[in-house]
Amino acid sequence: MTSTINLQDILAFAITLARQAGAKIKHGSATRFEASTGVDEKKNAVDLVTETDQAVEAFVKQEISTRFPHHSFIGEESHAAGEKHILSDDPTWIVDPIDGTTNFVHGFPFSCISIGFTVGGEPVVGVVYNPFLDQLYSGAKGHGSFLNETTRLPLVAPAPSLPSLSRALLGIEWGSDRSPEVMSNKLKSFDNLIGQGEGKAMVRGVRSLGSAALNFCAVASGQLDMYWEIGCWEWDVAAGIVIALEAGGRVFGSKKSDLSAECSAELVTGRKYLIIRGIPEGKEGQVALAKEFYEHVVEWDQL
Ligand code: LIP
Repeated sequence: MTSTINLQDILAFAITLARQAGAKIKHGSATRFEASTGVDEKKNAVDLVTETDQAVEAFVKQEISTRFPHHSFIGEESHAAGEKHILSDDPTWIVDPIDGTTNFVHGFPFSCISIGFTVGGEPVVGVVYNPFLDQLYSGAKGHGSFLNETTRLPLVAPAPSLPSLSRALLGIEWGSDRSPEVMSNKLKSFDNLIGQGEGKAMVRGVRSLGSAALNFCAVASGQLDMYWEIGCWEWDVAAGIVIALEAGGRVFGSKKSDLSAECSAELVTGRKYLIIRGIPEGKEGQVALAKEFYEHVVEWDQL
């Protein structure tokens, strides 16, 4: 199926669309305190949505349906409005109009639009654009991934070695599920990763950008060694998966999954994600790091 679709055309369209959406996001940010409705809540007080999220998704959805009327569309705010979606084999656009909405509301400059494109359930084109820092990450299957269209990722090549978890700078997120059970699992996992002593990994550090898509891009760039999150959605990760894979990264799902398996629709929609940057030790080294990582974390099924 991919062979009948020109990925370079899809990529060029997605880049143009991301920049157009980015301008709307920046305008929305500049006027965010004047907006009549301001900020709304979804599942709880920390799961936010704004008029700009909704307006940008409506714009992007319209542009895609005009250019590609036979393609499917999955969007965060369409889902929130009750549109049912199943990631099929059909060419599908998977969009988060503003990934990092809390950052957008607070003026913390790590928000982006994430535009992913899948065929056969596999992400094959991804564009993530942070208009506040004017950083556009892009990737297409078999064509590499880039920052601002010309700087190939990872930013440092050859990538430095990563012999163990203890040498890692790790991306994590607190997410929007703050229920006691989920928080207990997160805190136990984070303690095992950051702490010192028996059963602890004592990673070099942890960072939370507040955007899954930008965390994926930081791993693709080589600025983070790994990123782990349970609870985000396919619209948060579809674009970032392509960008990370094309930069030599490897994406894993649940600790119970086949760690040698390639990316699948089940992984994209599985809501459990571990990404490890490209390393000289290659796939074998990445799988070994994933196994070491999973020994330190407690998983849960995100509702
Ligand atoms: C965000 C994700 C992030 C997660 C946040 C939030 P949003 O997406 O990118 O990984 O930790 O809770 O879900 O809601 O800003 O589009």
